Amino acid sequence: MPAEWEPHSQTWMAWPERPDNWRNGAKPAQAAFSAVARAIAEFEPVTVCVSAGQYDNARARLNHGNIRIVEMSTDDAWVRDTGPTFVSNAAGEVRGVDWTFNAWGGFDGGLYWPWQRDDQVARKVLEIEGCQRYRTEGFVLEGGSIHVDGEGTLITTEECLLNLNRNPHLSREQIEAVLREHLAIDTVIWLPDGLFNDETDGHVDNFCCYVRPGEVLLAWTDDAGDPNYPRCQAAMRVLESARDAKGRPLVVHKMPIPGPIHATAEECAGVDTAEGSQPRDPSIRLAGSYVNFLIVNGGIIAPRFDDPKDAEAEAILKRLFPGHRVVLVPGREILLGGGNIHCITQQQPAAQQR
Ligand code: KQY
Repeated sequence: MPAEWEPHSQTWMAWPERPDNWRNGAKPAQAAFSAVARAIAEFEPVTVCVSAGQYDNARARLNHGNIRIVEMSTDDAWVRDTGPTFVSNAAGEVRGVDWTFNAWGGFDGGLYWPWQRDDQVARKVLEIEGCQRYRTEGFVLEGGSIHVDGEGTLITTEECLLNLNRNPHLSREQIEAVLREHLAIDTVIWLPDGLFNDETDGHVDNFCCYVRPGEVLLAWTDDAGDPNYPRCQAAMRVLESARDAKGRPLVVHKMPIPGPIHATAEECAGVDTAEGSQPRDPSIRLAGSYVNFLIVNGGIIAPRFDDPKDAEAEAILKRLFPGHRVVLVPGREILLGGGNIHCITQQQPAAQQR
């Protein structure tokens, strides 16, 4: 699995529309997704998967020469988790892993039902691209639950991958074996938890990511009263003692956590109620994180929250990615739906000899 900073041929997205996840008929979310797509399209091509019913609307809102639209049925719009994880071989051939998807936990804490259209997204994307596919039938995983350095190391969380609502029939060692086999990695670094209240059961992409081999960026708080405090401390302990696949210790950079951010009563009232869908309430702290950004060809597309920490987050990203142009895009609306920019995007590596 190439690292995210390696050259892309394009980025994939899917169009939001389900009213029990996105408020006000998903119109504010569609504006937010469009802004993300346009920001990425300044750096590389974007393909957006759109239902037949939303085709005209999406076409009109995504009027950018670098944005392609393909018609596709989905259950929601989190292509990081429903799309393929692209891999490449030494000759530069790009293929995709098609993980089984169960909506972040199936009938044990999953976020909606049915989810079979989302489970078909990876296959459809790979067929459109003419890429060979490795299906992991019965092995559940979402792309947002892993990050790699492209040199044999993978970071994940126990909270998610060892959760009994994903692969209860497999041990940690057996899960590692599947990851090694499909992603050609040698070392797995297990953080105990992800961010507090992350409805994905602690996806690592909302908490900690690689910025280059040997260096990670970790969401951080020094406030001992913040429920994220013990999570950050525990992750730091693991990262400080870890060695990557090349035997290197890790440099850990810290990224402040915005907020605490809560949805307003008005925002919650705009979300349809449906059996099995996530309840929305202003009392629930949202899992806002600046770590949930996407690396594109020459750019960083990161969320801003109109929070006092936005400027510091931007400065940190500029310092860590001096060769990239950092673009902050409004992230609140995407956060209201349960994730952020990394969760709604999936990079496709360029075919190049490695
Ligand atoms: O953050 C993600 N990777 C997905 C979040 C799904 C939220 C559904 N409400």
